[in-house]
Amino acid sequence: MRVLKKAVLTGVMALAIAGSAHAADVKIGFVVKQPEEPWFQDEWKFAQKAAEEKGFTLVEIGAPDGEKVQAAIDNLGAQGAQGFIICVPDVKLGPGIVAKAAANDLKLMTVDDRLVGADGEPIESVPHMGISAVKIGETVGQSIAAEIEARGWDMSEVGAIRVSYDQLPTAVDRVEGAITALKAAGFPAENIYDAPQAKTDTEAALNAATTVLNQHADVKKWIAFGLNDEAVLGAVRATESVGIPAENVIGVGIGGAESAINEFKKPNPTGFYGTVIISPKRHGYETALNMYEWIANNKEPEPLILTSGSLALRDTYVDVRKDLGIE
Ligand code: FCA
Repeated sequence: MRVLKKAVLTGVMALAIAGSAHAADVKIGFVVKQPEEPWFQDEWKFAQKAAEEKGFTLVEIGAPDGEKVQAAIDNLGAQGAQGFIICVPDVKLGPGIVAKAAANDLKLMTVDDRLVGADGEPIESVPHMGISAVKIGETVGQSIAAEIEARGWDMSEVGAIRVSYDQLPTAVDRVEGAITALKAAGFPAENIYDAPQAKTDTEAALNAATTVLNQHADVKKWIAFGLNDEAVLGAVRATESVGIPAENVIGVGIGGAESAINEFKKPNPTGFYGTVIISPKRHGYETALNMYEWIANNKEPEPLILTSGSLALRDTYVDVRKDLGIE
């Protein structure tokens, strides 16, 4: 009996050691286009949680342009990684990234921004986790429309800043979703002005929105939407810089990371009225876990996962974040 027990125990231990040795051999890259953006820092944070839980190594790399992406993939290959997850600086780099990953024998998954091929269509062979962009955009539009009504504004006197980044399909889907909902609520299409940003950050959005505000100096009430919180914050900062009071501005972003939270924490409300909180936990933790399962257990990830969002305002964001498990 004792001998048997010992044999069983030894077997269990051997299995455990084999399992952990395997996990320790796994190295996964997590490459993001804008490491300074809180959303991406949160993704890394949650991916790191998966790494700690499973015992694999996570390599975080910031790659803001195509050249850095190429170097990052070669680097991961050279250090013996087996796969990586990436949010690319430009989705048109798709075919090159797929080829480089294959040349380095690396499994590839994308997050947030989906690669497109030479024909402009999504590269479906690369597993992807993104947000339900149209639906989330609609939530943005609906919440702005409801607040226009609550403030008793006459829609014909309101201008809309569409902070746009049209080279990115998910960005188009998000703002077009917002526009669909606004129009459905009766917002006049001719009052929507395009503010194309050169980069997806606050400064670029501020510059783009300022141009629109200067062109329509007669408009006194404004709404703003864009692909993320940074875009809307840029538009809100622009309204402040031309002296439009906060109560005349309704901006709703997408994200819900630190950029939005810092705004809600300000003692007085700003024109940044709300945000649709999306889940860095799913996008960071779950993608990393799925990649790990693919490498360690040959379990292929789902080809496409689209995550949802929840509207949060100044006085509800703490609870919404708690519900989403992203405290
Ligand atoms: C894109 C945006 C990010 C974030 C992410 C989910 O990559 O640039 O700000 O919204 O989608």
